[in-house]
Amino acid sequence: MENKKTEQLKQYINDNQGKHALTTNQGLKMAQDEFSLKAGLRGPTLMEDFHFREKMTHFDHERIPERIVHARGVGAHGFFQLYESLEAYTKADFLTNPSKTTPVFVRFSTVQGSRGSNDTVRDVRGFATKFYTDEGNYDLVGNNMPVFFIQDAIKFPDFVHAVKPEPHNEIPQGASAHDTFWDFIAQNPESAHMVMWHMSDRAIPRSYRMMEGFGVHTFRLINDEGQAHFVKFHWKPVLGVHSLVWDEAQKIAGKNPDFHRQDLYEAIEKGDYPEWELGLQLIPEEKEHAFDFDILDPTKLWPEEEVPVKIVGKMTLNRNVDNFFAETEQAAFHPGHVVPGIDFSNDPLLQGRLFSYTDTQLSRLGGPNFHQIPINQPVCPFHNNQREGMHQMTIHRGQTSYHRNSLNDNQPAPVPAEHGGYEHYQEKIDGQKIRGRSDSFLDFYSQAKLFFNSLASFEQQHVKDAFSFELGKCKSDMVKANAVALLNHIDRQLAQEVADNIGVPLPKENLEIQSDKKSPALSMANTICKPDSKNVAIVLNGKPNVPLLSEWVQTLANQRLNYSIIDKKISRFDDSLKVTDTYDTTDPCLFDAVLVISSESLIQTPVLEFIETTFKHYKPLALALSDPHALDSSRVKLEGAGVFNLSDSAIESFIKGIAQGRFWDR
Ligand code: HDE
Repeated sequence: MENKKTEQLKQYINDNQGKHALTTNQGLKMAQDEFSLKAGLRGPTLMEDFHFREKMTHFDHERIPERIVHARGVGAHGFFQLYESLEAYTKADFLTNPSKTTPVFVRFSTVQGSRGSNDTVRDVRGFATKFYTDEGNYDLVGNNMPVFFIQDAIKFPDFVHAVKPEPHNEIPQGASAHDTFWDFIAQNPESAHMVMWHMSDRAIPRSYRMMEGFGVHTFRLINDEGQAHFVKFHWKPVLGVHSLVWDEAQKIAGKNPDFHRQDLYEAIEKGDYPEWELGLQLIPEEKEHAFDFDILDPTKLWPEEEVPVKIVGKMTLNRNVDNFFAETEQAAFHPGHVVPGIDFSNDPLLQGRLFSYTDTQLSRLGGPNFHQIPINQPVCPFHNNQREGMHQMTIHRGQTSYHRNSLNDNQPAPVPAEHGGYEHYQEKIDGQKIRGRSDSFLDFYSQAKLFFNSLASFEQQHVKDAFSFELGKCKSDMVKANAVALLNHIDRQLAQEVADNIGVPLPKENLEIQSDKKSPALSMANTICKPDSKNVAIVLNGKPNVPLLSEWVQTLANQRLNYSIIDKKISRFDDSLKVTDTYDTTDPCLFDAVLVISSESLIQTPVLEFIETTFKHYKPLALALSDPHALDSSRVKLEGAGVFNLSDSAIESFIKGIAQGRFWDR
């Protein structure tokens, strides 16, 4: 697990484990830490109590501003391994040298909510990766959706103001189901494509381990000969792409607000290391204009059937942070952190991002030296003439801090490109200085339609339900009607159903864009399904047959499934077989599958809730009931899709069901 980054971080670890004297920050051992220094036992506290002042002052300043967006997140360490050299496309060392393992730090996040908000809200997820390469840090600061709401960075403050809690009452937290968000969407129709993703199941991932990542923008790769390719970056999760259902997501928000954070942490602690393959879509420069969309427009994806994704390597996350604040909270990502062989395109959204990220760190991390915070330091040497500033941690030795100099032999010196110095790609630009949008960015609806066409019917239904929910929560009829008018450009039937559900008129004229084009890669129905590391609840109703329970538990464990045994009270059958949760301490929403073992005719109410909720959320349900009529009055039927009657089928069939995940035809 050791690598250059872990070695570097070790120098900064301060471990309170073991015997240590309690000291002040000046290293002074203190004889007392519980009482302040007073004038008499019942008298006032004295000014000279430096220990009290130091402790309280530090505490008073423990908080830093949260990120303006992506405030809630979780991070982990890992590594990236390249499969084969990409020297035909790029000269980046970490993409051309398959014998190298590059340390990474990844932070996943939601966008809208504040640091203390819930994990399972309907939102875009951030997927930011810092590669600590030997040529400096490369940050791939992406999302779990391949497009964005706006085309030009100058609209970002407006967009964020609209989606964040409304300014007069700071409601709602962690949700886009409110008037200002939908007002913005309807008034900025370039958001049509992204809002379809946002209303799809992609916005409620089952786990960070089970979502795709996208660099969104078009970037450039440049090889040793100076040839350029346009590129889009993809992360493909080895476990496949999976989501929650909306009712489940909302309930989890109450039952376990840390659902995703905990899932990631526990998977890594158990050794179920999350993995993603890195994929590249490549377009040679001369094909820039060969598509029916503008490749600089961040509201457009490159259909994988037209531009295949080349799988080039794998990222594995294998270490949790030692300290959340020091590492995850202080991590500073920036899409402008590039290495030789990777450059930008003129995507106007990307161009604006290149300014914003350093700017925001200045106030969030308190000055210009945040690159010296251990998590942000490159693992290669870094030298320049930048000096001083708040929180300077480096002792820069020497007389000179300027370039060019003769006193220090003009060191540190720039490095020519052929020896690894970064050189910007020499793109020829010819244009008028102008504030405007290219006409090639004006097709707002084709890909919104492409996305909707590509979904399976259950996914389309979820999109309709999501629009109806979100717009149903809006108060202004005008906003609702405007949003329906936007949908009327994408799909008449969708607009019709949503209008009906939220009680606003459908526009008279049908403006639906006509296309039946599909991209199967966009549907989650076509993803990989595996049982690995899913969570199974074993719910007991009465005393179980312990040897059989032991056997089943062993079979589940052999399949790398996690299980919890749940009963009325915590207890243990033997050293390895324990009831770890009660009906009260956990909830059916928190599991991927449920197995109910009942030795009684009467199913207790909380157990019935486990059965019915699991059934309602389309999840696999196994029943081992001593009385085959115990569920006669419930809507759950023993022979329903994804319901496994363990009296006549083996537990292996249930495990296959767990791999499948959901039974939409229930
Ligand atoms: Fe960001 N974004 N963003 N963004 N973004 C931030 O930087 C910004 C955009 C993304 O885990 C901020 O350090 C602008 C697209 C992630 O620390 C800020 C624009 C994509 C994260 C900022 C965008 C992203 C951020 C807030 C439009 C996907 C979290 C705190 C021009 C490709 C990184 C911070 C982390 C964070 C600005 C749009 C991804 C304010 C101006 C598109 C994953 O600088």
